[in-house]
Amino acid sequence: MASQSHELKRVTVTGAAGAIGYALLFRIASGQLLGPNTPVELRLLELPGKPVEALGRGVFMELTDCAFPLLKNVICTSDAYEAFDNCDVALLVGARPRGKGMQRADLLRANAKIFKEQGTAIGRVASPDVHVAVVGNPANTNALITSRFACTAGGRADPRNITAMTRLDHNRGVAQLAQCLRCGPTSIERFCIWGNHSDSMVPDVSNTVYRKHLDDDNPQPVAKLVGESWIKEKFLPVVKKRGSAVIAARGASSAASAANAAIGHVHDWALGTDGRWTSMSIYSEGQYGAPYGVYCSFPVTCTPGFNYKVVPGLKMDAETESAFAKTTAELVHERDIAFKEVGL
Ligand code: NAX
Repeated sequence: MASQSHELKRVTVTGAAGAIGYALLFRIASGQLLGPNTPVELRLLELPGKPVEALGRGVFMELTDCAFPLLKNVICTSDAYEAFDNCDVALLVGARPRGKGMQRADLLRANAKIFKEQGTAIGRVASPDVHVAVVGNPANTNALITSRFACTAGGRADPRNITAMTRLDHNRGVAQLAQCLRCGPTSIERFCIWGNHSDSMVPDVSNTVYRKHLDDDNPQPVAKLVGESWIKEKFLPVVKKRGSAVIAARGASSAASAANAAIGHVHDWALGTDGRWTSMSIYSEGQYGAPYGVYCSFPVTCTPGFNYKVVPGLKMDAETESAFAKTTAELVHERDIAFKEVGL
């Protein structure tokens, strides 16, 4: 069983009055993020004016009314320095949304400014051991900007403790495979997402196995069971386009599943994956030929205490290798646009 701290942890959530924030806060306060023995203080950051007022009144009232035993304090603020002061864990959810007619490059530029400011605040006032998960899009490049300002020029954070979320894409892939094979999601192992959280992401089933039950020592390769054509024609388009499909179906974005993925991302990073693979965008140190220093999704295993390790020694087939080269080239392109915007 993973060890859990009994010490109070300060957890900062940005964009806390938004849709994902609303689906996230109550789960953090109930102990689902850091385990049932870890008391938490919530630091909620929102834009000034109506957003922070709604948070400070409505959401604060509801958090109070839950009487969560682990929730020791809630601070609602529009001051990044107050929100990140001494914080141990930060979920950066708030971001500038894509407006009508806005290109991805415009989105990158608008968000680079936000994450420069928040990264700077994190580097100056957060715990030097802070662990950060970036959810707000474009998540990988926002993580990179956060990292550059939180970890250099006096910033005290460690770039390896800053991550971006590809867990929703990962969960979507596992769920599709489990549905196709009519099994539970825990029967699917060694699936992963490589690269960027964008259309260029690379969902990879080439190492994925189906294990009937935990003690099944004869796992079957999933690709053989589901068939190549199903993977190409159904699986890949569904996983990559799932966000738009949810918006079309419910008239709103996938906030609950995104919040669930954020909980899973931080929970598993903090408490471990028991040898199972998950997908996380982490600081690239050149693994699998990825460009150094960008935030790239890899298959990882985690051990308690916020440790992750990229799964070593995997062989990519030619198609995956070429797709990986494209998605990492996109990360470099995004980096260049965002760096220019913030004077790097
Ligand atoms: P909402 O628009 O409902 O909420 C965003 C909130 O952030 C708003 O309340 C806004 O006031 C606040 N905000 C904006 N700028 C801020 C700033 N500088 N400081 C503090 N707060 C700020 O969006 P929501 O549905 O909650 O989505 C949030 C972000 O998650 C978006 O960028 C979205 O694209 C991204 N997603 C990322 C996913 C991933 O897999 N990485 C999946 C889900 C989601 O699409």
